[in-house]
Parts: sequence; structure tokens; C-alpha cells
Amino acid sequence: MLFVFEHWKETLSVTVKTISVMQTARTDYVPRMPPTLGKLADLRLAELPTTAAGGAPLLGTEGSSHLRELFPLTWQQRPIQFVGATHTSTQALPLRSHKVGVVFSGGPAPGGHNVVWGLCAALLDLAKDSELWGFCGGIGGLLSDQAKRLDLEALKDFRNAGGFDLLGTGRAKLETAEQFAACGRVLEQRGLDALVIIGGDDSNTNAAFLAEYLLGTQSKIRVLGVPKTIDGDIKNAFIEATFGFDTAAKVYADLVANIARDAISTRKYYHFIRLMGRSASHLTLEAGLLTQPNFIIIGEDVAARRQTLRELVEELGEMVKSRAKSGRNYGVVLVPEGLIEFIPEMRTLLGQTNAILADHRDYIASLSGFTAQSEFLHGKLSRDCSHTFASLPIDIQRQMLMDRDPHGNVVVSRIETEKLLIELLAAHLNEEKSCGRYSGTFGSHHHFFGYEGRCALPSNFDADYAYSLGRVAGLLVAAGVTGYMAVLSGLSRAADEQQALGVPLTAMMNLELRHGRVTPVISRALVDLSGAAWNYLVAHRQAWASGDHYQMVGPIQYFGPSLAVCH
Ligand code: FBP
Repeated sequence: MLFVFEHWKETLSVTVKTISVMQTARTDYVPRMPPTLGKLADLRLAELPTTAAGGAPLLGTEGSSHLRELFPLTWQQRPIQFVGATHTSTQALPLRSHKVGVVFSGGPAPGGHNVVWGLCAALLDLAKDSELWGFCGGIGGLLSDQAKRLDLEALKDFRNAGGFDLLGTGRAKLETAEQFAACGRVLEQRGLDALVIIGGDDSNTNAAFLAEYLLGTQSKIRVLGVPKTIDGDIKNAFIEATFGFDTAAKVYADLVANIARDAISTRKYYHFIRLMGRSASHLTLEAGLLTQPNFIIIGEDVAARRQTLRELVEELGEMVKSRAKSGRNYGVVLVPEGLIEFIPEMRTLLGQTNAILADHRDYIASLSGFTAQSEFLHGKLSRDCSHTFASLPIDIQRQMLMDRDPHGNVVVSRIETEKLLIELLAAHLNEEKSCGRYSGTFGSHHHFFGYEGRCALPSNFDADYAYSLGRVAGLLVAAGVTGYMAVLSGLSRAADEQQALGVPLTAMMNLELRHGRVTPVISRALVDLSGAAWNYLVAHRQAWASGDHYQMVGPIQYFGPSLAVCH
């Protein structure tokens, strides 16, 4: 290692380099994109149907009357498509300069810098004197007008790089009338034509509200969204994936596979590995299918079966006992980060705890220490919930009382569900042993992989996809629309068969209960329990549980031929 460094150091100039040889090599990668995205002068705008062939609406219409009232100006917009000059549509894109702001919002996802790069390149292709401004530190930085000018030179070292460090990010949201007004003022004062928000479901919901607000003030500033999140849970009839998911899943799969290889080498530990995914279990399913561990818990399946924590632990116990019979006192279990909210009694407990913490935040904060806080909580919880809370290990109880996220929900990345399962399973196996039903050994390790994947160098897929999304956002600016999300469809096909779309944000919304209020949000897509990926797991999980079918996927490959995926 030192040898490699010493050798490499000699090739450096006297100035200290801040990017590695690999990073430098990655900056040379040229993202693939649909050829139409490169020929802006030829592009035309066409409207897309909102219903499928049989007449069913392509996007959710739940609560549509309420949504129509909230978004009177943007509700009726239709999906649009950018097509080549040969298309019958006549509306050509005006090629003129634009002054645009861009901001990252929420957790980082590999590919973010490429969105900004693609956007910058598209704006400059539209007109050489276009300007791009990046707001620093997320929506908070937008509100306090922290911005910097971005051009291709400034973006040079960020091409195909992971992270959001070009601008930083944050989880601040636009909620109050004052915040919307402040945001409008900042954008007006800077003379911007448009703002592009690169974010997840909540950030794009914010984008929809801001677009509606600005239209209502007669402002000409447009607001556009780009679908980002490693969680992969913005999906619908138009959106096939969020950028960042592919890279994060592959990073986690590499780590999981290495651990599985250790498990089968040393044959003495069960590894419980929690993988990120705030709500949906997509990352766990994807990493699981790539690596074939012994047990893959999918939150959506637990909820569909209304499986209690005890039942889940018993099911894990059956797997451990059966493997012990064939001398296998080791294994790998994947746990989705959001599991806790899918277990019925835990979901009820979290709901009540969130409400109590929201209603009595200051009083609870004034109580000194965990014992006093938990006594107060017990006094407010229903009998069943109080019982469930008391049955949890003390560390988990503490974690459940920690600060909430900006939506008032527990921060699941801080609840160590993998430790909870290990502790309950060890107790269960002890009981089984004392009854003579188990004679194996249960040594365990716990892991949490989340932050390891969010800022990795993007895979070629994410580098390409994110760059194209940035260019589509640039086209939407040129088209003069507002309240739209940049979309690229046909992702599994060759670049020249992919299509650039704009989908109205309001069309993706549904109503959810947040802080006890019915709130419009972009719908989160959960794991589809009738989908191909889930069915593949169901068909193989028995074999994976009893045997050792671990697959080594290796680290992400950036160069060389791509391999076919077999499921
Ligand atoms: P986004 O939806 O904002 O992209 O964030 C996703 C995520 O990575 C989740 O998987 C995870 O629960 C969460 O961020 C953790 O973020 P934080 O460190 O801010 O709690």
C-alpha cells in the first residue's frame, strides 16, 4: 500500500493534489446520453397521454379534489416529451439564454454532480451567455441566499464524482408563507428565470408548492425537480428509477458479499446487516438478490403478513435451528433500515411516540434523563404500546426517544434494528436450547451500511443517467414550463432509445397523514410484492436459507465490458 503511494507520489506535481488517480481518471469519462439531448436546435415538444391504452389513469388521482384546490394553477398540466425534428409536433424549443439556480436537497446520492454538469452544459448549449448559480447547503442556503456561480471550469473536478460537496445539502423544507415569500424574493433579486431542485419525494413536493406559489404571485420564475435518492422509492408509470440507487445497491452488495465470504470461511458468526432505505426496502432487495444471503427481510412483506416482532424472531430462529442441524452455525441476514415501521405493533408505538413527542417536546426536553422521560411516555401511551415499549431492549428505547426528523418522524437510521433482532433472537434460541429444541451455537455481529453508499463514485449507469437528467432539466427550462420533474424513460434500453420527458409534479401526488394533518406528498413507491424481483426472491429463499449460495459481486467496475445481469 505504502509502496503504491510512494510510487504514485512521484508522478504528482509539487502542489498538493486533492483528487486521487481514480478520481482523475473518472473525470475523463464521457456520459452516454440519448443523441436527441445533444441536438437542442432540433428538439420539439409534444404532449403525452395521461391514461394507459385501456383508459386507466397512469398516475395516482387519490384525493384529486383536495389536490385541485391546493394547486389550482398547476393541477391540470400534462406530461410532455422532447422529440426529434421529424415528429409531427410543431413546437420548437426557443434557443435563448437563461439564468438558472440549482440546489441539492436531502441525503446525498451518487450522480448529483453530474446532474449539475448536465444542466450547465445544456444551458450553455442553448446560449453561450446562460448562467448557472448553485445554492449552498440545501433549501436553507437558498433562503439565506448563499449562492455561487457555476461554469464548466468550476465543475471540472466534479464530473462523475460522488457526493454533493460542490454545494453541500440540507434537510430544511419550505413550509411557512414567509419562507415561500423569502424564497421568491431571493430568486427575483438574483434575476433567475428558473430553479432546479435535486431531491427526493419531500423536496419535489416542496418544488410543486413553490411552483404554484410563484405562479400565484405572477412571477415568471419556473421551478423544476430532479428525482434523487439512493432509496429508489420515487417510481411510477413514467419514472423508472432515481439516480444514486444503482451505485448504492452495488456498494452494499460488495460489502455484504465480503462479509458472507468471511462467514463461510470462519463458520462461527451470524452477521445481521442493516441497509439504508428510509422507508422502502428496495436497496435490501436489490443487494440481497445480487448476493444471495440466508435471510432477506423485506419490510413490505412483514407488513403484508402483519407479522409481529415475535413472529419474525421465531422465523429467524427456525432458519438458525435448521442450519445448525447441518453444522452451519453461521449465516448472513439482511435487515432493511425501515423495518421497524412495517412491524404492526412497532408502527403503532412509533405513531403514538411521534405524536407525544410533538405535543410535549419542551416538557420532555426539560425532564432530566432517560428514566424520567420514559416514565412520562409510559403515562401517555396506550396500554398495548406501553407494554411493547417496555419489552424493548433499553438501548432501543433510548433510540426511540431521540430527536425527530423535520416531519416529526423517528430517524430510522439511528434505530439499531439489527441489534434488536440479535438480542431477541439470542434470547429465543436460549429458550429453545433449554427445551432441547436447539443445540447449535449463536455468535453474532451487527453492521449498518448506509453512509458507505451515498457518496460513492457513481456507477456508469448513474453517471450517464444523472447527466442526462441534468440536460432534461435544462430542456424544461428552455420549454418554459413550471412544476415539472425531469424524467428519462427507457433506462434499460440503449441510450438512443431513451426518451426525455417532463412530468407534472402534482400528477404524482397523493394525500398522507403528516403531524396528524392530511398532507399532499409525492407518493413513495414501496417494494411491489407481485413484481419480478420479489418473485425471484420467493422462488429462491428456501434454498438460500438452508445452504450457502453466496455470490461475490466485487466492487463496481468503471472500465471494461459490462456484464449481463441474470435476474
Ligand atoms: P433522501 O431520501 O433524502 O435521498 O435520503 C435517503 C437516506 O439516505 C435514507 O436512506 C436514510 O434513512 C436517510 O437518508 C438518512 O439521512 P440522515 O443522515 O439525514 O438522517
